[in-house]
Amino acid sequence: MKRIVTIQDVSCVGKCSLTVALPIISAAGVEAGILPTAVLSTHTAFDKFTFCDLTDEITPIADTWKELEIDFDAIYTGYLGSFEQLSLVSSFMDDFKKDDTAIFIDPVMADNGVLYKGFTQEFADSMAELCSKADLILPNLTEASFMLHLPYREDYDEAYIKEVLVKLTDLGAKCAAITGVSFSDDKIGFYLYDAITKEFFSYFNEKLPVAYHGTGDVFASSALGAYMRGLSMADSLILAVDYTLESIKKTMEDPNRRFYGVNFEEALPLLIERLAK
Ligand code: PXL
Repeated sequence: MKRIVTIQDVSCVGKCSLTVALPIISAAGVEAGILPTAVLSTHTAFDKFTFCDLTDEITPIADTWKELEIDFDAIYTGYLGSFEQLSLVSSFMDDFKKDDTAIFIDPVMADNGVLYKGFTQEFADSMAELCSKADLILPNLTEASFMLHLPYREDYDEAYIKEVLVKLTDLGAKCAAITGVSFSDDKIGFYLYDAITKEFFSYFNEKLPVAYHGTGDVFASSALGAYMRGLSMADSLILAVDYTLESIKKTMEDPNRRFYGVNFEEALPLLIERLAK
């Protein structure tokens, strides 16, 4: 069984970051180690939340793993909260990357043209530097725009997305996939560029007239789980689109749905069944 480590916060309630990554990666049949960067009562889209920074724990935990010769088949980062954390995570990648370790970076910091609370352009610049270490980066178009200093565009075409993807891989990542790409009212998916083979690949499925928090974390976690189970990069991202869509459908069907995240738990059968094939 493959073992990964995911580095992001624990939002105790909120259906995001580690409370999403752990169950999804486990359900995919992959052992999930965690390196929690902070503990929050909820994610930051709530009106109030506590925040306990765990930056000081990163080095002692990593050093102890090193001594115990614990290693990982993949390193997957999500929400990171400070420049110091970016720098420690960068060193962690240098220390733990073996020839076949996959590095997935989801540069969580913005959506719909705006940065999340607490993030700045300077942080996006540092995140862009970290992205040079990745096998795959998974920004949405807002995050890509901030990292590349491009104006955020709601109207775009395929040529523009391809141009942005090439610029993203120029940051140093082997592959980049822009998530939440939509060229029509009824379809949404991803656009992938592999800078090694110079190939583009895209996939779209149904676009529903809703927007829920946490879908990016569901997408990245399921993509990593699938990739660790041996699917190609493109097939892993296809499964992530279909699983995220199923999670959104389950949320829409639930009259008691939470405002803060999606019912990814009820969509797990789709992920498990597709991985069993
Ligand atoms: O879903 C991304 C995410 C993760 N962690 C925290 C967040 C967010 C998005 O807002 O606030 C703490």
